[in-house]
Amino acid sequence: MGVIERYKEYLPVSDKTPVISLEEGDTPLVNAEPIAERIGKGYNVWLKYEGLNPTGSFKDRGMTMAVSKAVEEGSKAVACASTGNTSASAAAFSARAKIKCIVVIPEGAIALGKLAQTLIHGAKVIAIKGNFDQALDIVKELTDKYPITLVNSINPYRIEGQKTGAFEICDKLGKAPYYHALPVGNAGNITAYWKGYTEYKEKGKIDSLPKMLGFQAAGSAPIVEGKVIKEPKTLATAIKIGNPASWKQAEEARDASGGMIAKVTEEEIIEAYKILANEVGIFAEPASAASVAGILKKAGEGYFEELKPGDERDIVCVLTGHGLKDPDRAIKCLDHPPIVEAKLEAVLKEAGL
Ligand code: AN7
Repeated sequence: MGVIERYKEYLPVSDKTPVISLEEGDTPLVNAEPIAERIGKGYNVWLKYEGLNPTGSFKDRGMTMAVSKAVEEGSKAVACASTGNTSASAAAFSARAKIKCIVVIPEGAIALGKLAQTLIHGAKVIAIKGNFDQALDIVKELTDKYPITLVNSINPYRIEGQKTGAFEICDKLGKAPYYHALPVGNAGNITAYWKGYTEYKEKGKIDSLPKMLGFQAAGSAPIVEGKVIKEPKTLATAIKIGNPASWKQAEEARDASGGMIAKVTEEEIIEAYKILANEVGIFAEPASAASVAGILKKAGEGYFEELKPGDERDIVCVLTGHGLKDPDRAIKCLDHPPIVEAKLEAVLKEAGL
């Protein structure tokens, strides 16, 4: 069962909505001792592993809604700008809905796996000599002028679908976490999670709301810097965004929850990326590791207060995309395997046995 069917009472759908689903959502909330140990002070750390969605990222939650509503409204085509995951998801759901999908991407800035997905699902992919923010401007104009539905997260149905991530976390924990950490790019997801938590509280499903902790890459941190970044830079290409569409909503989520939006360096992202893979056993893409990098950094700065013995607090980090999306990055930050003679002795020697 996909997220529309599971949470339809919380979503703007009716019996007439044609549900285009790939059985997205219901992703694991994995306990992460190695991260919790580094935080210390009695905190539990959970990882919402969104890389296990059908196209390997959280975007599927929003895309099932956006594409279902587009089809309900009679649309024959959708379009998006993307740093990669939105386009992979839009392409897959459009294929399933048998509608056209147009994708505008920044040239040379999309991880290989995401590009492969978008192409194999049959989207019309156009690369521009520019960045994500310019691609988004073009797609906004395109969808204003032609009968094509925009499926970036400024489409409100995207946010509606993505808020189901918050519902799942609360359903699993039996309450909201104390802190909710996630990477921030275009700021749709922080907006969506905050909406989800807020609605669950209004409906009496939870008593308290989490503090929202958003993390941007240091070279692409417009919200932290308080200004548009004309040429955003980061190896975490998913969040290489200089002018987030949901900027205001992200600030509202931060302020209303008593949380923060801060930045993490490339080194901190890679360190968290390796800890996740090496010690937790989860391969998440670099942008996802920014959430873990963020809480580790804040722990180092003494942000998390010491809890009284017996007290417990939950920190949830969203791992937004699968590590296999960006195989080049994993290979680049590790030593290449040695090549030896095809003999047992040579392998034993290299293995240190
Ligand atoms: C893995 O695909 O913007 O703050 O065009 O792929 O909601 O934008 C991707 C964003 C975090 C940031 N982690 O989420 C796109 C795109 C991963 C992502 C984000 C993205 P938002």
